[in-house]
Amino acid sequence: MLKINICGIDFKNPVFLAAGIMGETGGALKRIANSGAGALCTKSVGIEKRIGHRNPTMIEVEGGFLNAMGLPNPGVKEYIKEIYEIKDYLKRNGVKLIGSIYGKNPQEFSKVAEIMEPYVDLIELNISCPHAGEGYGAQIGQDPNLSNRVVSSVRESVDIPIIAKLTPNVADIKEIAKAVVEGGADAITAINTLGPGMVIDIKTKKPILSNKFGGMSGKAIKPIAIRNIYDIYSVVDVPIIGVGGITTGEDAIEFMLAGASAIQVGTGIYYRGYDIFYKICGEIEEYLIENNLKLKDIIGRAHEF
Ligand code: RRO
Repeated sequence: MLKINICGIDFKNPVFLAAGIMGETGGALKRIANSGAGALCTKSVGIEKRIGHRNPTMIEVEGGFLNAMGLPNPGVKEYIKEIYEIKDYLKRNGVKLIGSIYGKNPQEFSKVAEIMEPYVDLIELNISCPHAGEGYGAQIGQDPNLSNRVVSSVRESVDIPIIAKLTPNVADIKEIAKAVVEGGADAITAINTLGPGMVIDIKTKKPILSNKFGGMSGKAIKPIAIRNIYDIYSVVDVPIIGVGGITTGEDAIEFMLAGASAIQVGTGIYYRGYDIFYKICGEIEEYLIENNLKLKDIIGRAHEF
């Protein structure tokens, strides 16, 4: 009942693991594969190893978390050993793998994508981390021209579907969505974390995160994500993967009504445990049965009003 096809790829359900959470190792990914997810997205990896920021890198706030992990990863050549280990297991269990990658220019994105391609089903381009630093992440995704060039460079380098993950921290998400689709993106993931924001400890009088500021995730950002998906759906025809504050099947349905064909869960794991994937699938099914609907009937439905 929840089977979907996005970019010519069959998924057993539309509830995916978001980039950055439980994607650091093959073992962690396998754990989420066993928790009912239809696809897993890896931690964002780049060409070189990065240690990331010093702790504290995460802080809980009302309605979610702020994080500034700082793109910690072992570099793509080391990382593919993690996914090589679980490739057959995922195949046997019908769980698809999305390789999240970052770079500082179109050439670097292409290089990482080429190394990643044989090990994953789709590639997600992280042009949206809000605190990635000079030349990375949102600094790319806030510039339609640069976003377009990153996507088209990767489009020329790999054959598998590519997804552009967008930042909500822009004046007009529609302009960025059109630019990445013109560049050859087969799908769009929206949104990455919001902000960045900051928390200051009033006892020490210091910012809590070692990076001082970080991206906001969790329940509080859901209305922002919904509006962004609604806007993206209104200007492009590619599938949208919605992410940002989803913890229940009701949240997932809301994203689909705005225009998402599938959704990703990250921070929600903290609120409902690893089996949040099974729980959300069950809740979506319940809604569809009660309302006598199919998944395809609800995607983008809010645009009719
Ligand atoms: O690693 C991070 O600090 C991070 C990344 Br790459 C991202 O895309 N979004 C985020 O909130 N944190």
